[in-house]
Amino acid sequence: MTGQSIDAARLLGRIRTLGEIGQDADGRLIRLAASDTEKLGRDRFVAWIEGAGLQVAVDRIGNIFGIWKPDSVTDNAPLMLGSHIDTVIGAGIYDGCYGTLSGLEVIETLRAEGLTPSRPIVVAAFTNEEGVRYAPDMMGSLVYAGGLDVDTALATIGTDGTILGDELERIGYAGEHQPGFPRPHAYIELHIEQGPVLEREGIRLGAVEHLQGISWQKVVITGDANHAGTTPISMRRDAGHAAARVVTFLRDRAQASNTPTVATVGCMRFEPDVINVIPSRATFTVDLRDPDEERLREEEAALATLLDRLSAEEQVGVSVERLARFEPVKFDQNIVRLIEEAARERGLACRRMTSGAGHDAQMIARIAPSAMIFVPSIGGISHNPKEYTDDEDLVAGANILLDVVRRLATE
Ligand code: HGY
Ligand code: MN
Ligand code: MN
Ligand code: MN
Repeated sequence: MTGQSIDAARLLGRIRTLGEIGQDADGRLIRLAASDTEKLGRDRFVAWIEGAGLQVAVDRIGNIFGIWKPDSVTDNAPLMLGSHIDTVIGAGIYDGCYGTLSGLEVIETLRAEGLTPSRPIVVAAFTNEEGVRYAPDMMGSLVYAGGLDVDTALATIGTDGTILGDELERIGYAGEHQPGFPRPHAYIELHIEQGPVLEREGIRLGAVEHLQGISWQKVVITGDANHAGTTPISMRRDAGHAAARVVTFLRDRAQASNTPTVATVGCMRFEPDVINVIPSRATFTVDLRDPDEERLREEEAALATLLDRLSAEEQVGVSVERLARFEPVKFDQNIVRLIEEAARERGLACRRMTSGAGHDAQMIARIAPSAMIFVPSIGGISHNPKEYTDDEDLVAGANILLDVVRRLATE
């Protein structure tokens, strides 16, 4: 399966160039979906696609496609590669960008090799994979896969009060193609692992066959503002205390379970947020994940039961808004086997694994055979400026993607 290799200097150079776009005054990387900094990242990516001689297409939710459709094509359903280029706040330079830029690199290498693929090969940068500004996450690929109506998605109001559709118009990425264009024959996403498994086991590659379920909820607890000094504990309706009980309950429950369940309260805001006033309102998010759908439902039910109890015990009001809910996904075993075969042929240790993070592949798997390739994250760190993967692992992963695509493109 192996042939030439990718142009390592070109790929690594682009990852670093894109990684510098969107740094704020403190040097933090922030390219939130449809923001001005993300526009700069999008423009850069489109310039590289055009420079590679590919056709550029943008759909109504702002997904960007670089399309290689040579005359040799006999079947219009493309092989699709890709990921995302939006980031969290204080991001690393590899999450999403590595897979997107490697997809472009693979197409450029195969064109230079003179490959005559039987189908088009497309690289995609999906809109709003991170879901930080607009929920749910993986939004662009979810719309593309038909899991969310495009007009509903475009009407989404962000954490900053903006409307996604307006922002895509404003940055010039409200495309004209209906979502689902072009529908893929297969999808492969190369990504950093963002976790500790590969590094801990000293294994170079992950053939990802499974991706865990995700449940995102926003909870608002309402109590009474009151004087911090004069109000006896027994008379308090303390939204802050009730919220804190949720945080420790979720953590203790996940810690005590000998399952892969994880629970995170990533956002928390008190009002009036004043040192000597008992919080009248606590707004926070809950991110629950589990590879097993039944257990994930049990976690959600346990949270709902706790919130009912808190409402009675703390005399507070509780409201819950669902922000995202994705069931666990199994990826395509044939593609997983091709990834393992390509690794063997290049003499690289590879293991099958489950993804802890959500990815666009989770959405595309709804409409096409999909799988992922992971490379190690140093220290398992991600969603953090310290996110790092060795260059040789980045190049090795891109070469495996190249070999698998070459095989699938000539079937
Ligand atoms: O939340 C996730 O796992 C993804 O990075 N959006
Ligand atoms: Mn990602
Ligand atoms: Mn991410
Ligand atoms: Mn992700």
